[in-house]
Amino acid sequence: MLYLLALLLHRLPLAMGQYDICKSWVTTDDGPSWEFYACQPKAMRMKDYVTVRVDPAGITCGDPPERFCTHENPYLCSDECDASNPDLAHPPKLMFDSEDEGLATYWQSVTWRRYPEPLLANITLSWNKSIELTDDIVITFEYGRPTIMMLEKSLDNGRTWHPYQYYADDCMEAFSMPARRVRDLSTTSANRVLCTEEYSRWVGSKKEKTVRFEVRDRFAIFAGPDLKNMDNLYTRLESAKGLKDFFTVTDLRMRLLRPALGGTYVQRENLYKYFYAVSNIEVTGRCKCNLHANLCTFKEGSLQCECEHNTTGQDCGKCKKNFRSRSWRAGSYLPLPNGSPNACAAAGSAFGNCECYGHSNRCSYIDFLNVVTCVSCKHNTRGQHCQHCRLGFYRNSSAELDDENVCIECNCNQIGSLHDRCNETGYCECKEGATGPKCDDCLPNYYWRQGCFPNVCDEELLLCQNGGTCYQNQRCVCPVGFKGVLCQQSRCEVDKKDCDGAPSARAGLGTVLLGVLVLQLRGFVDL
Ligand SMILES: *[C@@H]1O[C@H](CO)[C@@H](O)[C@H](O)[C@H]1NC(C)=O
Ligand SMILES: *[C@@H]1O[C@H](CO)[C@@H](O)[C@H](O)[C@H]1NC(C)=O
Ligand SMILES: *[C@@H]1O[C@H](CO)[C@@H](O)[C@H](O)[C@H]1NC(C)=O
Ligand SMILES: *[C@@H]1O[C@H](CO)[C@@H](O)[C@H](O)[C@H]1NC(C)=O
Ligand SMILES: *[C@@H]1O[C@H](CO)[C@@H](O)[C@H](O)[C@H]1NC(C)=O
Ligand SMILES: [Ca+2]
Repeated sequence: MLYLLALLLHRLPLAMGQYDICKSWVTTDDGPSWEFYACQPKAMRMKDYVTVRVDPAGITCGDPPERFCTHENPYLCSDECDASNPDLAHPPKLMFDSEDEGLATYWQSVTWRRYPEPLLANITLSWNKSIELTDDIVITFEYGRPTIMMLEKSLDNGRTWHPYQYYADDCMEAFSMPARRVRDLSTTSANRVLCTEEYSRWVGSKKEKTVRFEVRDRFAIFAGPDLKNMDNLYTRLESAKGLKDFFTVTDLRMRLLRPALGGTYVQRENLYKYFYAVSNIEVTGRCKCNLHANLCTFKEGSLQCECEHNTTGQDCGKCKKNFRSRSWRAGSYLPLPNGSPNACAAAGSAFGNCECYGHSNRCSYIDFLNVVTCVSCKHNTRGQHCQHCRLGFYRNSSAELDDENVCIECNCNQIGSLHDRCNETGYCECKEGATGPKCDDCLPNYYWRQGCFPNVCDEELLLCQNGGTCYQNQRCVCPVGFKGVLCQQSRCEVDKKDCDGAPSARAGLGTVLLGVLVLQLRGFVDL
């Protein structure tokens, strides 16, 4: 019986649960072999793998010890927060522990004793791994929910942040946004960022403690109220632009902007009842493995997909070495119900012996040459195996042949270079007088003006004579009475009327000869 069951499970791997299995050993007419399927890891409690950071410094209560009150009992301020006493401390880690029955443990901020300066706190959760949310984010506040807060997300390990949802007791006043509910969104607006008033109003601190980011309600737009029609959701995730990314995060940030007020205005005489206290942050999701892994493990402090289908990387986002005969692709939920693995293929297996180093998905047989060649090489490559760089590009010496960055644009200066091609180290061929790898500089004794031109004058050999000054190496600005390229010529030699007995006499033939000599020395004048 057990044997039969095992056999059944082997034969029907996909009946167990959608996209649970990456491969299965099957027997075909040609003998046993592996069959591959699109697969994804199970959803997990992501708070177990998170790194938390609370800002600004000093926002956590208890240093120095502080008393606080509650909205129920505003004048009985007997509670104390003391960071140095484990029983009275409220460090950030208490947002992620598992609550024992009854007693909530929580992170708590300092009180709003600096009112009217706003009481601001950021709670940043980082996974160093892309996560796909599969259920609501639920944040539990003790002593009342914030009257204004914002949820932000990052998709690139905290380099850039985007608003995810706004929360306020009055959305118009706090964010100039109309209040909306996720339940009212439609198929075309399922990834809209909105402001909700559902989780910010005062309803008595004990009654409603949670603030949600509603993932299920958004899924339900496609999959129906009980998420029964997951096939429809998967189809939409695959096809609707940006929808999958909307549910993907590497980091989340709660920006707490104003604490609970107990249903009234801020009472300045008792600021000790205003603070934030978070007992739990529940984030349910799965590692994003691009449908190439069904396991995700915690290794060296980070989550990591156990990649199948000859893929590799933290998210199985590329093909393993020697498995790059075609470009990497994510696995697909389609076609329903089992999807496609889109596995990476070993070099040489795609089409006879045609390796394209991952720059092309297609090979073509050229009859009269009797060769198989890659078609439409991407990433600026060319050649039978996409093994060369296109003209105007050169080989990136720190990249392997199958790297997307293998070819770098030459970027030759259009004016300074002879053409837009370069040698293997990226050097362009320069016109006379130009230099530098890209030919955008001039050799010494040349100046740049839509290209490089030899200096007419300078401060060394081509000195302007007779008190003339050299203007940007392009010409001498001569004093009255002198002319010529280097002001070497007295006007009175040309026109006797100009003579006024000035020093011009001294700047006679000698200077002219010197100027010509210099020009000749430098090869500019052929005598
Ligand atoms: C919270 O983070 C935002 C950026 O997301 C930043 O502009 C703000 O200054 C931070 N606030 C605090 C109190 O650190
Ligand atoms: C993030 O994950 C990558 C890949 O697993 C790892 O190399 C890196 O050290 C991690 N960074 C941090 C800050 O944990
Ligand atoms: C990955 O490569 C191994 C070794 O060549 C091979 O046995 C296996 O079938 C490949 N898997 C896929 C999904 O192509
Ligand atoms: C060369 O390739 C390496 C490895 O992929 C990449 O990090 C680098 O950015 C590339 N250089 C340029 C100039 O594109
Ligand atoms: C490319 O040209 C530069 C400048 O002429 C030269 O220094 C370099 O050696 C050349 N590189 C190769 C690989 O020929
Ligand atoms: Ca807790």
